[in-house]
Amino acid sequence: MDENKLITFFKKKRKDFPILKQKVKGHDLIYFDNGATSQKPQVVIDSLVEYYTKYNSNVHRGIHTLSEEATLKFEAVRGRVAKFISGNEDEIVFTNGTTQSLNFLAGGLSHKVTKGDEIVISRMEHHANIVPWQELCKRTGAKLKYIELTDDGRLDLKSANKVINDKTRIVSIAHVSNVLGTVNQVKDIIKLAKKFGAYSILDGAQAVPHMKINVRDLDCDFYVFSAHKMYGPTGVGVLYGKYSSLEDLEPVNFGGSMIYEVFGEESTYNKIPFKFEAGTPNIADVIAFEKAINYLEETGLDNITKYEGLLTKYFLEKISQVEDLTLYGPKNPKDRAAVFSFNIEGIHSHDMSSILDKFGIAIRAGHHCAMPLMANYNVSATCRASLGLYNTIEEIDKFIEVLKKAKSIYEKGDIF
Ligand code: 7TS
Repeated sequence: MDENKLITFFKKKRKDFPILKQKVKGHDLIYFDNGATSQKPQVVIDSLVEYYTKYNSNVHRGIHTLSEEATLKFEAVRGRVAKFISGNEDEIVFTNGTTQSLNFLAGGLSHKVTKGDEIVISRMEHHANIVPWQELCKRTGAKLKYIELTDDGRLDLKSANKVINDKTRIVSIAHVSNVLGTVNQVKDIIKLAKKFGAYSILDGAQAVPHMKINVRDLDCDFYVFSAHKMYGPTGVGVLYGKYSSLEDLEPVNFGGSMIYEVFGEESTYNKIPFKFEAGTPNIADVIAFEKAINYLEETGLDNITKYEGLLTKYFLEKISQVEDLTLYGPKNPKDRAAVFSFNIEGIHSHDMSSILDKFGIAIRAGHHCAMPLMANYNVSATCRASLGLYNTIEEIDKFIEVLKKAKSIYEKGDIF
């Protein structure tokens, strides 16, 4: 598709998302907070309603019509997710989100880590990819090491070469930064981890909505992500693991469904991946997740990457015209996804968010669950605009218009 066709194609996508039809503070809603969570197309909402109106029942247990239908539909999604990221069905574990997936990994690999070992993450990680490792280090006596960043917010490969060594047991890195938008050179990092026999984990929460993921090609041990950031429902996450790596993982949640047999004093566990899924799963949302995957694939991941790349280029050009503005992260659009963190001198990010909200524009302000990254830049907070497939060039124009007059609005005290 050429550029004009692409723009027309994506402009039509907006109508698939009912929430975007509303006005906020008298303006058409401009939703630039997709990094926090994306909006849901009607097909996803319909799927949730259909489940509860037609076949709500528990999975993997009932020998009755409704339960069989729910189980069939639920299990079909496992295969769908596997195909979506080029893994196998038995390599997909459903969790409630990226955070839980990472906690399962930190807890489930703890028996592979001892005192003196090292876990490597980077300076741009989300707290979900920091705190579980800190806990693991506390319990085992291992050390947490950081890959530092270049000035323009990319992983410094020199630093990576230094901190990944024969003491390293686990390397866990964001595929795309939720703050800087950096698309990380993850293949280089995975190769380094392999060289020293360490497990490689990619936090794909911010990558999966923007680009085609092929876990075979990436060749990582584990890849984790959340449905709610990819136009799917909340409360569903994925922990992909190479089958041989899942064999090394121990379950951290125990109870029903994850067992094979339970005796008075001990139990045996179900096969992979079921032994990692204790209790009743989030059935309705997993089933609706399939509709989100279908939506992404019908739209075309390559089209999405291309269109968002175009928005990124435009956004970077326009925002460079705003006075007293600092933009964090890579300057080259090729190195980033459509996530932009910035500050305007003299205006706190919370106030900036309130000013934009007056015009119906939703962004996120604060530390974005990445406090070590904020410390790296010597700031306590930033504004963040994160775009998705339904955002447009016209929305960027409106956003930039407000940024240009933000100082005068702020000085007049006309925020709320
Ligand atoms: N990893 C990254 C890179 C993220 O961006 C997020 C959520 C998580 C992990 C955690 O995902 P969850 O679905 O378990 O919550 N990021 C954000 C954000 O940037 N703003 O709100 C949530």
